[in-house]
Amino acid sequence: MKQLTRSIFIAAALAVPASAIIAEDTEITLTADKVQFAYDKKEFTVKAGAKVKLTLDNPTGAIQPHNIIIVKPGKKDAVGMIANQSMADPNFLKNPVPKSEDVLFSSKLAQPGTKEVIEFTAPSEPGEYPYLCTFPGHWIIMNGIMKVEK
Ligand SMILES: [Cu+2]
Repeated sequence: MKQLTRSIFIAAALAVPASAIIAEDTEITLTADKVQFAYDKKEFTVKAGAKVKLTLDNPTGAIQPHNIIIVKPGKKDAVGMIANQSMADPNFLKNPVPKSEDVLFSSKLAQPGTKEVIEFTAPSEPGEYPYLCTFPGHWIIMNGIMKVEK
């Protein structure tokens, strides 16, 4: 506790922006449904600039592989359509991350009974950042919103 108090004091003394002080490590786990194309959370919230550790858990007994792709605000459909257009490409199906500058963060494909972990720094700009599974066809219903708050 002494250590923490001192850190806060030093940060204040150095005039570190408030956002740098409150940005805290965030751990989030999304579990895929075994049958439906769905994550168990339709939204989660992180602080702008926070370090985020995101785990995608595709449970044993699930019938489909899944991934998680976080995109720029308003770009869910654009990125999802690229995934659908690539569904005939066997290489794409091994790691279905659409090639698009709208993709901010992406996991590898989690086969049933496995987890994929990604670590990233949350955007500094508050907003609603969609996430989706880009295994072709899933994204239309397998998606959600990462809310970024100041
Ligand atoms: Cu999926």
